Amino acid sequence: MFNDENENVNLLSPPYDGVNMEVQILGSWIFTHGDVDGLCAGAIALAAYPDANVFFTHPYGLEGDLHEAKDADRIIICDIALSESHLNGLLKAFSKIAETSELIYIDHHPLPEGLSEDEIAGVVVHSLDSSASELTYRFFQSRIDSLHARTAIMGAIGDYLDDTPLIKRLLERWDKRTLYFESGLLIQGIEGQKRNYDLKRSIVYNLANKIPPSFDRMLVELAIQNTHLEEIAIRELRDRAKLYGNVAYILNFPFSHGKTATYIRGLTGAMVGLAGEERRGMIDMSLRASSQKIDLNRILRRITPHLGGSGGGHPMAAGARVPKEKFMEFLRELNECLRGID
Ligand SMILES: [Mn+2]
Repeated sequence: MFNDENENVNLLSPPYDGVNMEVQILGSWIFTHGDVDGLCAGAIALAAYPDANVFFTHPYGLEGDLHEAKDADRIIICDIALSESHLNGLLKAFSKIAETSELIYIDHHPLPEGLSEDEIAGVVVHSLDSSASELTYRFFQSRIDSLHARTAIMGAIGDYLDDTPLIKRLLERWDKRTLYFESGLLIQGIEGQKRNYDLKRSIVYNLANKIPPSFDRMLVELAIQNTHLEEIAIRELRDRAKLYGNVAYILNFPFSHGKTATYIRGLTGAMVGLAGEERRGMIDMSLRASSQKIDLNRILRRITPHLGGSGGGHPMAAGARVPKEKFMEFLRELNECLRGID
């Protein structure tokens, strides 16, 4: 239900900024996530349908956004988890759209518990093992230039999913050092640019046109600035991370939650790193695990609801929110679930 980057949770996207709905409503629409995997998946879909409109959304905004696009001829959704809390509405919206339009749903987040792929209307491309970019590349491969193998690789790196059989095979045809440089620019460049949809849309158009990130001077500049901020954050985090059992955590540290969680896990050697912030009485957080033996998605889905919160995501990278006064209890239960895993 949560995307990897938990900061999207409260994001109310204005997805139709500057677009005249009256004239844009027909044709193909691409809805994608604003992280690197989402940008690359969206770019591959755009390469397959170059006239498509591209919009950025997130699990909590998808239902409303689909309503706006209900008259489109074709809707392609990439890298957006199906939110448990919106599931009924989403499934209905999917069915309604699939009656009159082509609907393609491409994603790699775990499906809500109890839901199987064939209960989702439209064409469903779903796998937990690959990035959305890889899945989108595989699906549209016959329609796009083979250079887009590179776009798929960059998206996969963005989601730490570059060790899959296909991505490894594709990487052999490139110099991987150059591709890691390009994807590094993309990853570092969009850091902190959550709602900068103009920047993100231009990145998607460039990628769809096979223009690598290094050709965008503004992106390069942002990447360098963010990397310097990250270096300052790393130095501060060494002294500020707290340990509770096997969990390293920090609250209200003004830096990317995902990266902060990764760093405090690494700096302390803890099994799980957690970075969160207080927002309207809740603690919103990102968590990162150190081992494939830990399934954060399963653990968080199990322990958060009875604390009055919610949580989930990928096995090693997930998000959660719990009421502020339940946070220590949450840490206790999380540790309980980590017991016995080495
Ligand atoms: Mn993804």
